[in-house]
Amino acid sequence: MAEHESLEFGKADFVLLDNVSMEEFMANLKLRFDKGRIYTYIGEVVVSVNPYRAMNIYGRDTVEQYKGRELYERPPHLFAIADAAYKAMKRRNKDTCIVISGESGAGKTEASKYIMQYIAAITNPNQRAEVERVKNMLLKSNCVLEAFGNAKTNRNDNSSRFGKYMDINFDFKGDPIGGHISNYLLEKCRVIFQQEGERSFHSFYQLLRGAPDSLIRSLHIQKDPAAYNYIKVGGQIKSSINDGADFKAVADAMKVIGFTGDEIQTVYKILATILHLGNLTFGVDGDVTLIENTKLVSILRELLSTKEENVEKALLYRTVATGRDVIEKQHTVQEASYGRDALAKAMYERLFCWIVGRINDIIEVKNYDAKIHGKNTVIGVLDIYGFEIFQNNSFEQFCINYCNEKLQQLFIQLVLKQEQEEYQREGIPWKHIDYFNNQIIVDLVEQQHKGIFSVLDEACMNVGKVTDEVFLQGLNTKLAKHAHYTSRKVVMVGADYSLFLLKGMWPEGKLSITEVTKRPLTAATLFKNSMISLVENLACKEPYYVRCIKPNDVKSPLLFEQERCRHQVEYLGLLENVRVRRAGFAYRQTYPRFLQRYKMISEFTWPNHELSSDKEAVKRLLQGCGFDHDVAYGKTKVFIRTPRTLFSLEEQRAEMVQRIVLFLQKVWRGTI
Ligand code: AD9
Ligand code: MG
Repeated sequence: MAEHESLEFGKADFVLLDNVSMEEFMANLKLRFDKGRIYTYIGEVVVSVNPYRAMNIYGRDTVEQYKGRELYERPPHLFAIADAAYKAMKRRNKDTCIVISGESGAGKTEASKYIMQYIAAITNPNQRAEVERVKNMLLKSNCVLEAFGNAKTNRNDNSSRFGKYMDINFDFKGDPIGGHISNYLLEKCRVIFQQEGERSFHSFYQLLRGAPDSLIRSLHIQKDPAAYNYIKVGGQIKSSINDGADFKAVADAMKVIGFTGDEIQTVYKILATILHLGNLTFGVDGDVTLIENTKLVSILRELLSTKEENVEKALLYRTVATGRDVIEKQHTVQEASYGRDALAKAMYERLFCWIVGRINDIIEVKNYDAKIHGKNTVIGVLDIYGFEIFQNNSFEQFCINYCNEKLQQLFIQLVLKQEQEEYQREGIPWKHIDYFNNQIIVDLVEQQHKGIFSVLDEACMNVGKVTDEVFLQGLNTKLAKHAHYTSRKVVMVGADYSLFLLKGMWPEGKLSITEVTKRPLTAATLFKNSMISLVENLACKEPYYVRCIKPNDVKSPLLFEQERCRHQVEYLGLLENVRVRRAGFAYRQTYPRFLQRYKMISEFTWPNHELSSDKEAVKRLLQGCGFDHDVAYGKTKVFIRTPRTLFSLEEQRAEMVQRIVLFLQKVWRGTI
């Protein structure tokens, strides 16, 4: 029997709180965390607190407990949400999505992996080989993406430094037949710089600590991360990560996914190239800028399979388009260093995008089953980088936090919208609940002409002359009157005006320079556009939410820092979420399905009813139990206001089932 409400474990759904106050909410959250109950519902939303310890709740036996069950039948769990999303997709032919949010280190990525594992575990009962292959690839792709897109930060040893949205496609049988990954803005500045206590992307350390000696030699690298300027800040950091073992796991995963041997070698070459690039230094001879360590130039030439002068040209000159002419201009030492770093960042970003693209080529739905039967539904899983504030916040942090605001906005719209629409459809009156609407924050960032992104774009029009001052000046004039804009507090990096673009680097491994004739869209605009299309994509699916909370900043399994948690509950709008849920109805079910589950608790409905409709039968059943006051009858569904009523129905049902079983046993033994 599920423990929905007990003194020992608190309330399994916040909707059951006696009073919806912050104090009661926090007390319940803490009690459950202390008792190892890391999941709690708000209706169909799962609130999850990071346990910071291995929990024995994700195994095969737990999967079996949740498979095909309704949400309230078992204690709160991620699996129940995954199952709900899966059922909606399978039974009602709906595209669904699971949106996982919370700040950095709150447990989003872990949650997304458990959700994928659950879906993999409950599908393909017939063990079709092709489906097994697809499932294996979807799971393995995580390992590769984490190696290249995650890093140790001060907040999280395995922090996602990119946003990830993965669609899993299902065929008419409900089995996974493919997928597609969209990635959002990799934090590429981490390639060249990390704050104290942090590391660059795992991939670099994995290569240095895990590559066999022959590979180390052929790449001309040393095993010690401290030998490389770009990663040495974090090079000595001891963490829970085993880079050597991970190197092998990632190499195996790449092979399983279908990367060729040549491709994997090219990936290593690019990583090594970036490490070497970071050690290049520039000097001057008269008025000529030159590269000081010529040996490195030959290594780069070899790794990139290009001519030596190409490397030098790429690093020491930039190509400028003036009117109809294209001229080459020599860099100063400072410009050359800036260009080198820009090149390293661009190479890594391109490598990452290429890896994602390659995985997509392999996992995308091929023209069989689904296309033949014309039915192809999708479950999307969104795992983004969590909200974060550092001592110095770069452009990337700004984008990460904007992305989190955008998702909060979606949560607000959908939670309200869905409720409202359902009540309208079913002819049930609805009372509006007030929310803090963060639309104003989103507007501040993305509005046409006067949003922060627009001002940044304008500042970037002046290629080469962009300074933080130009940008700040723009902000101060345009946003002075905005309620949520505080002058001087926004400190941004200027535009990336690198003229280096790596083109056609894969698979041939050639480095080339493209002349810039047209002004490209700025990173800010690209990111804004990708966020807008992500939100559009999510909004047309049936959403399920996981709201992750980080209990403390020291990764302790024991510590529940009240203030820290309270703050998260506040900005995630969880209390308002409970209020909306309570004002509405906690549970809804179609009449036939409701009867199917509870008909044994009423003499009017067991074993079959003789009333004019299922709706009438449900009415009689609920009146008979004395729950009529807590219920509304819609056109096709019954709505139950409080979960308590539902839990009570569950208990009565369990009792009846037990009685029936005992009765049958007696009949069987011949004692009746
Ligand atoms: V970030 O925004 O990518 O920086 P996430 O993704 O929210 O962040 P992540 O899932 O990576 O956080 O969790 C951080 C760490 O917490 C993990 O590496 C685990 O050590 C720990 N964690 C999180 N969830 C669980 C869990 N369900 N069980 C055990 C967990 N440990
Ligand atoms: Mg993550």
